[in-house]
Amino acid sequence: MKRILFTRWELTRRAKPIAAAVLAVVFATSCLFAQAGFDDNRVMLQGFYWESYRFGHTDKFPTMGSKHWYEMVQDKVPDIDSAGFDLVWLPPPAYAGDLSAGYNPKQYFRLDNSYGSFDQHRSVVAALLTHGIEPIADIVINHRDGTTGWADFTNPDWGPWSICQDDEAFSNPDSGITKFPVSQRGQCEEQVDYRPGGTYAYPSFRDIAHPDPRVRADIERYLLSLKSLGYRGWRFDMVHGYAGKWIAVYNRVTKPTFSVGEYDWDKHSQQRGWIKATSVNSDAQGVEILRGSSDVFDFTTQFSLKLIDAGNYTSLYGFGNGIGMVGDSSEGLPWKNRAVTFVENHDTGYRTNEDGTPEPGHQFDSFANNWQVEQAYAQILTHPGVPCVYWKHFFEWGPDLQNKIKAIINARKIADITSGSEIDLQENAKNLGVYAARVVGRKGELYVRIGGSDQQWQPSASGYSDYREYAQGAGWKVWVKLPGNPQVAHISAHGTVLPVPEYQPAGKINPPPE
Ligand SMILES: [Ca+2]
Ligand SMILES: [Ca+2]
Repeated sequence: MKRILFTRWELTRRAKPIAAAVLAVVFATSCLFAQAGFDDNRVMLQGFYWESYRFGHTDKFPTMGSKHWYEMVQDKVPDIDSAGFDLVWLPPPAYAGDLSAGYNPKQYFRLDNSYGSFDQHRSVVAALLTHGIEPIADIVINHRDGTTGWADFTNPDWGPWSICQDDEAFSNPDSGITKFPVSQRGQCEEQVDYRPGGTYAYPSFRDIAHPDPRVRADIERYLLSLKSLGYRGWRFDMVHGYAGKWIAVYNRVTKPTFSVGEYDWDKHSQQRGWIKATSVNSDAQGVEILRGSSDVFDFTTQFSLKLIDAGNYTSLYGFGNGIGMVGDSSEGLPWKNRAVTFVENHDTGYRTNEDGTPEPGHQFDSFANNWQVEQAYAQILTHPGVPCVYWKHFFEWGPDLQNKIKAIINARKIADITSGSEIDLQENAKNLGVYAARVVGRKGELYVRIGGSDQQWQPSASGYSDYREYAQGAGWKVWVKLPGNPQVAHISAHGTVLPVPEYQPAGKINPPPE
């Protein structure tokens, strides 16, 4: 979603590392109730950016070429495969008008959109599957847009009964629905224990009533039709807008291999509460709750990484366990297993209006195309959590950055770092003003230094030996230690072909019981 930008003061405030109250010691081995994503060794690519919907619309954007975005992604599938990406987050799949980024969904049951035709959509999803890569759909179900007005919902057809009773539409005469009986309006904004004041109401579009079983059944049809198109996981938009328990319902019914939510960016402790609320293991205790939960985007890591821009590396230690949700060990739980880290996304950094001018507050990228963005990737791609690389950084910021990102992903995969890997921060480096960590993978150990040079820190400074240099750039380096100290190894493309399912239109699907 398009969001209001933070002031400088807010950024400073947000950048403070989150207190890690208790040391994480929980490494349960049971996988009986595992939801995909725990000890996850996958790496994600965000397969679009804000302006992507404009490609192929030559009438309005003649300089952006005649290919639609889905075609452009399809052209890159072999490169995405060989770089080691396992998940590709594609933009919102539902029709949202003839020219839209998709965050105002109009017709959930219609899967052509500004990014391409239905056939182009199906084709890029199938191409990813054929290369063993899992397509992730961007699910915008906090709110919905009318077909031509405020609330004329078609395909599926919903009445004002589907709109939360306190939505702005019921108080604005322009909507045409102010006389709809109060008693028949959607009963929403249910209280949740993790968010004081109830769930968020979005002023731009109609907040929809998840407590209504008719709404849920159609959302389930939508998700199941996306699964039949070939999507395997979900990125849920604006999840502070409805109760986390509905995520649990949708995930139980649709069984994604991956699930992540975009929760209110600066509400770190609420994010933890939301994670728990999304668990399909609602009767479980402790770490078993998290095993059934959805991931959340780790905005706290992104805010903290911005300190790199000022050359402040010691802040990356946090309170001794690192930054963000990844470094959070509250309640003794391994929250890093539920963190999706990133450096930039379609809502952050440089972004333009349709006339090409920068949007207000979007004049600059969060990390410049130099040592700043390199060092940010050196952090997220070596650390626990599921890292997500931004399309623009990988495909549009030049071959040097692309090669460096590939080299770090290679190191991560060769050592087999997962979302739950143990990190061991190097105090001797901190004393010299740089950041260094040992990360324990399932096949080897990875060492990373951010800031400074080998004179400040290299693994031998902490007594490590028999390692190889895997990646390096402006003020950072990555090493890997493997049993037997072999030569530098390289990952290969995915060998496994994932099945392309038979497509089923949403209107013909009967969702299973919740
Ligand atoms: Ca609204
Ligand atoms: Ca809402």
